[in-house]
Amino acid sequence: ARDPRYDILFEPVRIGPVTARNRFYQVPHCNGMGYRDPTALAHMRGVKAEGGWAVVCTEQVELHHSSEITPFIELRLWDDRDIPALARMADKIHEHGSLAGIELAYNGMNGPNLYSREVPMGPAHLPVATFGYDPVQARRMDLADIRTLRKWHLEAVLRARRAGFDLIYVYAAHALGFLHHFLSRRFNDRTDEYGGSLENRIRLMREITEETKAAVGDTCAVPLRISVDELLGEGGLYREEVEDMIGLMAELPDLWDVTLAGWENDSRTSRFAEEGAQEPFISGVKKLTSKPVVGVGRYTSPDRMAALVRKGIVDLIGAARPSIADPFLPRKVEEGRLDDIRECIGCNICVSGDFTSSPIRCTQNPTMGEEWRKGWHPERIRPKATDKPVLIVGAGPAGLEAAQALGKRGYAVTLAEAGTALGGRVRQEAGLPGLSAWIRVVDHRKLQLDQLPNVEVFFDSRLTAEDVLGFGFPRVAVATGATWRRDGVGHRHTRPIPIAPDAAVLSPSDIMAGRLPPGRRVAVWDDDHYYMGGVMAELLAEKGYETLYLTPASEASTWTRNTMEQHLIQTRLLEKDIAIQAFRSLDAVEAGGLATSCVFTGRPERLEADAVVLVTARLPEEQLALDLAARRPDWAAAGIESVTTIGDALAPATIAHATYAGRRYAEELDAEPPPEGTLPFRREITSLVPLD
Ligand code: FMN
Repeated sequence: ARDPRYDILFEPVRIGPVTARNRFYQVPHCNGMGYRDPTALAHMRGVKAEGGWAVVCTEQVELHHSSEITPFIELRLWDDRDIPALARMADKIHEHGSLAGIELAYNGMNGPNLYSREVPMGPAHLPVATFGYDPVQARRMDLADIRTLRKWHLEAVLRARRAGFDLIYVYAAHALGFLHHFLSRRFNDRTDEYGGSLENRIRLMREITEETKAAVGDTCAVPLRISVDELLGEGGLYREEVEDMIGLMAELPDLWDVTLAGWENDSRTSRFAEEGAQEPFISGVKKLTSKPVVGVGRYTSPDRMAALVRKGIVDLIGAARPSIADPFLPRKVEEGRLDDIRECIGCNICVSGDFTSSPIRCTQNPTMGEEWRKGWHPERIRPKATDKPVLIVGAGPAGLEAAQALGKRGYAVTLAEAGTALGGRVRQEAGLPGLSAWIRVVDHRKLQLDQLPNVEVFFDSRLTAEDVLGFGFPRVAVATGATWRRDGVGHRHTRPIPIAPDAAVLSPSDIMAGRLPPGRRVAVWDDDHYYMGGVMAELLAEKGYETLYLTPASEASTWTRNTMEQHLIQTRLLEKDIAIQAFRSLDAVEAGGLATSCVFTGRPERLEADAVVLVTARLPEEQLALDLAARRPDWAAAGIESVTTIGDALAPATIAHATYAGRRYAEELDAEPPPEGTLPFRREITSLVPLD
């Protein structure tokens, strides 16, 4: 039952003409599915509603074809033909008694219009400000353009209402749309009635809000999403200025949804921001308005949430990532099952779906994005189909997820771990600078295993093929993880590089095991390009080494652009006096130094270093899997039916891949394989229009 401390979170909140049944509010978030996978998306939102979020919003929805953000895959409301896809989502949300919100977006000078090939528009003649450096400019809107755009917005509002949405947003946040661009002096240099003074810069936002309100009357609520600070000082929107703007139209929208801009400041990873990091910025808003306020801050703690409401900082707890990691977070608070909450680790792998135009994924919640594609559910999994017990070897993220999911199916599971603790790579990595929140991957699964008497865990249990054959479990999953290589093989070098016998070469596995490089000057060669190279450099600099970071890429940890961390990582490395050398190839490790070359010209340069940490690639710990495969003829006699290698032990990848692999093993055990020639997931096919 619910702890009375959290009663406050379950009070209904009036938002204009509609009422949220509690204070849990899933703010807009994209998902890489959008117009390509509308049914998968509708189901994903439906599961959030089922999990108790009183308001479930779309991602930003392109309101007109003249402002689309290809290659990002968002929803579209370009014309009436887009209504059914959106209606399907609103219906799914309503099925579970929640309110459906839609965020209408006109990206303006934020999108190069690669698909529609229309000329982007904004307040000024300026280069398109997407996440890259598109060689496209937006043209300055004249007053007729502004009138036309208001008409388009209104048409989209009416379509959204027809699709069945209860909340229709005015989106002025994140520097991602035309309204923000008009608000900010950074983009708006106009001298007409839409530029200059505060009143003029908010004019369009006011007009759009008034027109939206008038169009929906008392059928829908109109929230306004605005960023209270761009973290650029007075060069961008800043808190005092935005508070004045809010003050000027305080009672106009039905709800204020307040965030930071840009998006990368709003959705900061746990490496760079704590839970509740936005509180200092948003805490002044409520005293400016009598309308409800929603704020975000990667909130996973119900105590923190209840305190936020009690302190009068917000009325509704906004969440994107916590609702991705645990679509059932509100229900779990309501039912007093706090130990079951799957807390977001703040890794932003969810964001990478967007940046790579692929369906959303989550490290903590491997069912995210698979609700319809695979029929997976974050809280339900079908009961076991046989009584055959399962042995899982390795308690890293893949093994742990497989064990808890199979345990919930009712199988007798034996989890054998070579070490003395659960977690594998996650336990090690969570000890590195900035990654402590990642231990939640382990903690959550441990709490689940504690509730499953049918799962037994053995530590110090380094099994050989002989042991496994001796046990005779009918099903065996090998989840033995991977180890960082020490031979230089990675993206650039597909064969080992020359390494002098007396050279000091370490890998991240060595560092995580507590070994430190000899000497004072250490180089980190990052040919992995995700977080590990940057984290290694950070750790070594903190330990007092003179640290050199080498990468063949143009920048540190370049793949973290997809988690919106790259600029923060590069800044942190530079602030720690780590020398960064980009476009550099490490070709050989010599005694006391490195043979390097420029990746373009090949011009060689020897660099002095007492030791090098090679962050390149990993090798699966596959000996057990190979030995078992070699003993295949003996399986039947031992009672073994299947041996399946999962996660990093099969092919090293992200932790999200590992939990997904564990889940997949558990979901597919004793399931009918898809008929020959069919795909292992559902997909939506575009229907062909008749040929003229
Ligand atoms: N905010 C928007 O206003 N529109 C979006 O389309 C949008 N897409 C997002 C996609 C992802 C994957 C994430 C994680 C966030 C997105 N956001 C978007 C920002 C969130 O609404 C939210 O403000 C931010 O993530 C901070 O909240 P959180 O800490 O609860 O995640």
